[in-house]
This record gives sequence, C-alpha cells and structure tokens, in this order.
Amino acid sequence: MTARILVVDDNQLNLDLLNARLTMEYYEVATALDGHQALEALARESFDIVLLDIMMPGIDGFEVCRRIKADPGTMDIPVVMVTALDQMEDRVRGLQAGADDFLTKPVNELQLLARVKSLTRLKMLTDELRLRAHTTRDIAIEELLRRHGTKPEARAEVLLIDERASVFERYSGILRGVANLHHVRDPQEGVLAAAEGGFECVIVSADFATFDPLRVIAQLRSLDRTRFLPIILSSDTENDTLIARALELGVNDFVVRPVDANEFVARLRTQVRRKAYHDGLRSNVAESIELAVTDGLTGLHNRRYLDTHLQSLVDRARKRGRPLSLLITDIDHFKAVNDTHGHDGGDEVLREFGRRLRGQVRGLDLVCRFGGEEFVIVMPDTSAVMAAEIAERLRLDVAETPFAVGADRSKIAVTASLGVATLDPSSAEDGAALIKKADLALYEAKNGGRNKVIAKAA
Ligand code: GH3
Ligand code: MG
Repeated sequence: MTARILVVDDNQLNLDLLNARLTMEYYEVATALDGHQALEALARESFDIVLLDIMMPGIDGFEVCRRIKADPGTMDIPVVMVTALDQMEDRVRGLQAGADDFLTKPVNELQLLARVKSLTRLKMLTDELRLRAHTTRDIAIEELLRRHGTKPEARAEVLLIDERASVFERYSGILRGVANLHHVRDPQEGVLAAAEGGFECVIVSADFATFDPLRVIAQLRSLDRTRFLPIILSSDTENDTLIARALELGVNDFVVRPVDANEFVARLRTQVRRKAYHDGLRSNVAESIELAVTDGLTGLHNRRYLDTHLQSLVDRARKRGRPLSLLITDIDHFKAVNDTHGHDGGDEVLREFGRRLRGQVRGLDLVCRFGGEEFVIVMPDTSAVMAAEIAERLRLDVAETPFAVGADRSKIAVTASLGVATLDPSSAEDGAALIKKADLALYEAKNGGRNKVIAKAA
C-alpha cells in the first residue's frame, strides 16, 4: 500500500530522519519546514496523512491542524501530532485542534509505522466511501460520513481481554464517557466473547501469566465473526519483537502501559471509526449486489442472477450425480391483460404470478423473472417426473384461481404455458442448453393450445 505522507518539522535533521524511514517503507514523502509551507503543499497536492510537529516558527502545529480540519478539501486527512514526551497539555490542545493521533519524540520506529499504516488504511476507506457516494449518490453513505465527520461518536462497546482487575479499572477510568468497557479475564473466553459480537474494538493484553497473546490474536483473525474487528494490543513493556509479530498477525494498533489517556482515547476512536466505515462499506456492497440481482417488480431474482448462478447449480448436480430440473413459464395472451387493464393492471398480474410461483415451490428452488412475462424456476434434486408434477400444479394454481386487479379488485382469468427440462447426466449439456431445452418445450406448449405443460425428459 503506497500512501503519500506530508512531514512537517522545522528541524531539518528530524525531517530527514522521518523521510528516510518512511521512504524505506515505500511511502511517498513530501516535506515542509514550517506551517506556511505545509498549508501550501496541502493546497497543491493530495496527501493521505500528515505528520505534524508542534513548535514551529510562524504558524504552529495546532493552528495548521485546525486549518486542515476546517477545510472540507483536507478535513479527511489524518493528522498525527509529534509531541515532546510528558507534554500532557500539548495532547489536550492537539485533540481540541482535531488531531487524530500522537507520536512522542524521539519517534519510535515501530510506533511510527504502525500508526501511519493504521491511519492510511482509515483514509483509504474514507476515500473509497466518498468515491462511491459520489458515483452512486448514496444517501446512506453520505449520512454515514456526515455522522462520523461532525458528531462526537456514540459510546463504543469495547472488550478488554486481560487477567488483571487493575488494568480494567485503569482503562475504564480513561474511557469513561467514550466507551463501555467490558472485561473478560480468561484469554480463551475472551475470544469467545468477541466472537459473540456486539463489540467495536477489542483490547488484548500482551501479558497473560501463561497464555501466548499471539494465539489470541491469531484466533481473532481467523474467526469469521471477528476477522474485521479492530484489535489493540496492550503491553506492559516495549517488547518490539512481540509487537512486530502482533502487527504481522493483524493487530491494528498497540499501546505500551502506562498509557497516556488522551492518546489512548484518540487511538481507540480511530479504530472504532475505521470499523464503522468498514461496516458501512461492506453493507453497502451487499446492498448494491442485492439490488443488482433482484427484479424490481416482483422481488424475485432477475435474469442476471440466473445467468451467473445456473451453471454452478448444473456443475454441482453433475458432481453429486443428482437430478436437476428447470421450468420456464410464460403467461398466455398477456398482451390482452395489458390492453384491457392497462400497464399497471398487467404489473399487478405479474407480481401476483411471481408470488404464486414462489409459494408453490421449495425454498431452495430458484425462482427468477426471466423477462417480461416469462419466469424460470430451477429445481435441484428434482427428477423429470417430479418436475412435471410441479409444473402441472403451478398451471392449475394459476388457471383455477382468478387474479384480482385494479381498485375494484376485478377478477380476471389468467393461464400460463410451461416447458420443463431435466438435465441429462449422460450428456455434456450446460446451463444454457438446459434453458434452451425448456424453451423448446414451452414453445410446444404454446403451439399445442396454451394452458399446458410440456416436459422434455433427459
Ligand atoms: P403468448 O400467449 O403467445 O405468450 O402471448 P402474449 O400476449 O403473452 O405474448 P407477447 O410476447 O405477444 O406479449 C407480451 C406482453 O407483455 C407484451 C409486453 O408489453 C408485456 N410486458 C412485458 N413486460 C411487462 C411488464 O413489466 N409489465 C407489463 N404490464 N407488461 C409487460
Ligand atoms: Mg406470453
């Protein structure tokens, strides 16, 4: 992942050090020696993250940060303030100015890289959301961005896995008003609790008496339910080897105790926000996929879905040596329904027709609107004989109960013709061939007088 980083520091030596270190990790780095240069660079180019020194001649770091966060064009760029150790007041002011994170001087390499990585990921998610919001004009996403951009987040549900009550008390104190902290002492029970869901972040202790914390992390990353759950490692010592391995395993961030309260809150917020974006992104993907494969009028699957899914059903039936049948049905003289009852009346008939098909077959059967007034049902594990019986049942259900249309619910008689085909296990026919076979049967049914079932056995 290559990201563009702007490093701002009035000390050329610091600048060179950070530049060299980040360039080594394949980040693209630009530098600025003071606040003016930084703001100019930000106006000119786009960046994924800003590392910002505080004490600078002219405009100081707080003011630069405030201006970045006030400009809609740059407000999404994460800002990491580089503060001197023990300058608690700097952190408070930094948070007020909108800083996303802090690093202390002298900058620890591992911390630098972990934070840059975590924040650039967040930035990329935000960018992705904006892009999608832009192209799809998705109201939900704009709403999501607005919520997370301006409102202080609602309290996050956070899980702490740590054997010690003292750590829980300390973290509870820090996170008061920010998060609801839940405590599980046992590492294995902690993994189970996380998998039960409902958490936006989990803090894992690096210091269990007898249990390897890396195992906890590996388990959290391998379970479906917790794969995307942010993990913060909380360590008693600056154990670089352990922290590096934890980051490799997918930990999102780490803190070394005793931890500064403001820093901890900022770090947790970043993770919670990232998860919210991520969830929004994923649910939106799921939603748009759902829309793309659903027929708007009937709510059934559409032809696009059938086209992609049918072949896998055929392949599976062949592999398992199971029968597979498919039927196509087309409403008879549907044009007359439209002519008599208008297009809306026709739509009502189509909706009711779809409902009846759906209601007459098993849940695992795939019911699709194939086009206009043509529908397809794919039935796994269904022999030619059974399929013909089902088709006959459908035909009767349509023909024997009139359809109600219009405001006066006037009853109209509807019939349909049906063609049935069953996969021939001895041939190499594919999904398209199966549809063609059923279509030929349907054609015969139409020619044979309509309101009829024609089945083509294998
Ligand atoms: P046949 O018995 O030979 O199938 O005759 P038919 O009238 O049903 O078939 P034809 O293909 O001649 O006409 C189908 C009509 O279905 C024409 C088209 O306008 C109408 N139609 C297609 N899609 C829709 C739709 O979404 N809503 C409505 N109301 N009508 C539709
Ligand atoms: Mg028709």
